[in-house]
Amino acid sequence: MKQSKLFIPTLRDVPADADIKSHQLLLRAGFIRQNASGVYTYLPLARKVLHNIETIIREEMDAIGSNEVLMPALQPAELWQESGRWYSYGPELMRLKDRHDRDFALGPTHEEVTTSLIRDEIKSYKRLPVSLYQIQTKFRDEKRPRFGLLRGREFVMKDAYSFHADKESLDETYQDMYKAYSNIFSRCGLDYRAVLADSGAIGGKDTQEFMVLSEIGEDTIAYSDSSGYAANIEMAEVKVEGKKPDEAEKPLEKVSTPGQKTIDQIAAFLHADPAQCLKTLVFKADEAYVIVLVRGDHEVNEIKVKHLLEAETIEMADPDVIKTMMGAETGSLGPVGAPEEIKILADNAVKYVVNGICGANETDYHFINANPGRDYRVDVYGDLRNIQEGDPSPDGKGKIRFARGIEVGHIFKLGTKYSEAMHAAFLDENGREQVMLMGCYGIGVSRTLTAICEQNNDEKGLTWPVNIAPFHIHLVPVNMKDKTQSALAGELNEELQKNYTVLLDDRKERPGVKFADADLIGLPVRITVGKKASEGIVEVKIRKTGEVLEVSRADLADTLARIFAQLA
Ligand code: 9G3
Repeated sequence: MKQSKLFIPTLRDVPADADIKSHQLLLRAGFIRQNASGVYTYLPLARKVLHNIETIIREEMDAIGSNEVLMPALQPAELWQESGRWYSYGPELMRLKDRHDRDFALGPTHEEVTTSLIRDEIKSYKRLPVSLYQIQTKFRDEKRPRFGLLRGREFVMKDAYSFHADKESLDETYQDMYKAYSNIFSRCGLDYRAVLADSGAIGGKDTQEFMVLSEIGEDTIAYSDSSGYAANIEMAEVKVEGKKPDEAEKPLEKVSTPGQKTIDQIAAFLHADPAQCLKTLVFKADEAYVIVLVRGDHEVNEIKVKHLLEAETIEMADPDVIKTMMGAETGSLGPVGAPEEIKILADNAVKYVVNGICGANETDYHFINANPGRDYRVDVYGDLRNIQEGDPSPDGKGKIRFARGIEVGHIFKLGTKYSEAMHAAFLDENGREQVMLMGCYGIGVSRTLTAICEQNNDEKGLTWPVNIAPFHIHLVPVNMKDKTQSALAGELNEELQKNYTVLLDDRKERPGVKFADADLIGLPVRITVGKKASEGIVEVKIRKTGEVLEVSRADLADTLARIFAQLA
């Protein structure tokens, strides 16, 4: 391909509003341009990378017998009303009306569409299991789109759905998907981990996320330093056996703590340890308010609170609701004397806080020597805090360490959440009607592209893995006006096309510009045709390592074969 014909608008400077490396580089190297917040155009080089990722995905999905389909982005509201999600999702679900004033959703995912398709077509266990997948644009009106393609409002997803007569069949497909995902992310050259995850609003319990390790990842992974245990912090269990200190309970006492709000301020002011303090938080779970207590040195885990309450939604209570309900603002809240009608949950560690410190539900006052049972009630104890680095790993092997990750894949055993709601049933071998079991499996394709950039770049630009790169070789004649150089470059371009994809930089640009653009775009191998063209010698540079070789034309084919074998 001739670079003079390709639309690659590279930029010299770092764009202002791009604050992660991959976003900066994809803009500077002329891969993407923003149309609106969270909405992008994929320019020719990015389109080629997306195509390469999609090809790997198709090969692995087809290999496990999943059928590729293409479902509509325009989804009738009736389907979402049947599943109930038309009412439970908020502004994130993009809705529109057609010319007849009928309601539609722009598809953020396709559980409803696939379930309605399968329930109309499959009635007998003989036709199960069936697995469908698509690679398609999704729409989610994110509150804060950011980091370029990492969190967009329109993005490319591979989403697959499987339907089963029994659990064994679902387990089998789930395992097939797990292996296929492992192959896909390995072939994309990614350093990733599969972690236990929370199934979120869509239900089901067994679920794993595929996380690309990256400092800018939005998720925290808790992993064991001595075993394969790894989980999203949202669901990592805390298995710490607390013990009651042998300290005698002292009389409850109200003390003045003017202006002291945070745990650290209060602990310092009262010369106590944060672990001696109680954090009192008020949540709204579905329509009910609850008080949640965790130890001062711990963080509450909202997902665990939601699961303990079996609530659909959970959020922090509004400050004015808290003020009305508790008689004070956050920073002065406590369980002592809390309104009787409010359920009080506490993390297991609170059980062992003897003579604790908590807000007095009166601004600028706290209690000391507050003891559970004597001074305040706890309706339910549970695992309600985030696991911390150094905690024992839930599998009993080693200690927990943290890493940050970008979620690029998520596989779920859905169960009957959608098939029940939408009556996707079949007659089993005894002629009895059963509800189908479902699995669903997603890969963020455009997010995978950006995760690959995050893990493959250096100070000069992108450094694409071979399987993904828009082209294998950047063929750069230093001076197109030099007959020998342009002739040799032309011949090599012909020859190399047999085994590689080649981008020929035939532009009439200064060598410095060509080399800077080549480093920025980041193709795996650059072949420079320069002064030594007359001796039939070219320069081969491996982008990832910076290694440069002078190679005769006669040795070029073998040298390239060796290099690409090493890079694969
Ligand atoms: C919505 C909106 C946003 C959403 C969803 C629904 C995430 C939603 C979860 C999934 C689960 C799986 C199939 C492929 C793999 C992931 N954000 N999820 O269901 F209406 Cl606005 O999408 N779906």
